[in-house]
Amino acid sequence: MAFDNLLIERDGATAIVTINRPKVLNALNTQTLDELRRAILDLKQDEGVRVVILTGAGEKSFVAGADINELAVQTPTGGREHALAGQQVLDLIENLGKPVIAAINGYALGGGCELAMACTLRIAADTARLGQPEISLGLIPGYAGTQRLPRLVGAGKAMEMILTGAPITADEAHRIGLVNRVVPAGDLMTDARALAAQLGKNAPIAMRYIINAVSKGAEIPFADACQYEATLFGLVASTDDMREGTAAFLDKRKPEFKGR
Ligand code: CO8
Repeated sequence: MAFDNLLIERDGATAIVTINRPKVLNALNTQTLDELRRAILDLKQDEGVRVVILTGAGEKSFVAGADINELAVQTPTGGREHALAGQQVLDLIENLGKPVIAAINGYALGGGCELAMACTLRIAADTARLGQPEISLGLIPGYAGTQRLPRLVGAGKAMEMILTGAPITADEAHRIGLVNRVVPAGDLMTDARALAAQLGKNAPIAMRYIINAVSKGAEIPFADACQYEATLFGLVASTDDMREGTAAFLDKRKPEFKGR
């Protein structure tokens, strides 16, 4: 599949998706969001892909937000449609059923921070800056930032970030739980690839259920979420990979998971 604004690379069972508009710090215009939607759907179908890394081209920026050229001319109904379309792409990422690692190589602002939050895990370069600066444009977040940020860092810190619009450092993002780890900028992709390779050895169906249980479970009452977890546990108990994983432990050997 050919894209104007994305680069797709394969490294074993890892697919690396790079948002490639470095002249505008990888800002998300309509075309890029649409390409991202198509790429994610494609990766979902591809059984050879077990983990995805999402990053931005260049050294300066992951994604510096929605494209402000488009925001400047949006209409009220168009704005709502654009927000919903972006939210759907981010939902696809969150529910891909395979871990998506955001390798945050610089600015992750506005829609860029929202994109990173839709990923399963986040690794930040020590040079990265994260924030929701929409307020400085007379806007509010539109790709579910008002919802995912408080779920990740708590309502108080989310309110502060969204109301002030001030970006935070990678270290601060790590301290408040917005990113999983911070690494020297030069090590970012090596670290992300190593984590992806580690996850890529896991049983794919079990990973899919874990992502699903954590993300859906947060939206429903605790008792219902526990029932849901138990149902998924029953389903995973029917897989060849469960038999392989438990047998490998008892045989004192490494398991080989096939996704069956
Ligand atoms: N959109 C379009 N172009 C951008 C964007 C952007 N978000 N960010 C940077 N650029 C462009 C600049 O205009 C500049 O272009 P040019 O070279 O032609 O002048 C180029 O990228 C380089 O940027 P700067 O010269 O500004 O680089 P600096 O190092 O001086 O500053 C910053 C870097 C701090 C990241 C600065 O570029 C900046 O503040 N960018 C905007 C960040 C921002 O406000 N992002 C939030 C946008 S709103 C949003 O994301 C809402 C999401 C939900 C939308 C839902 C409905 C669609």
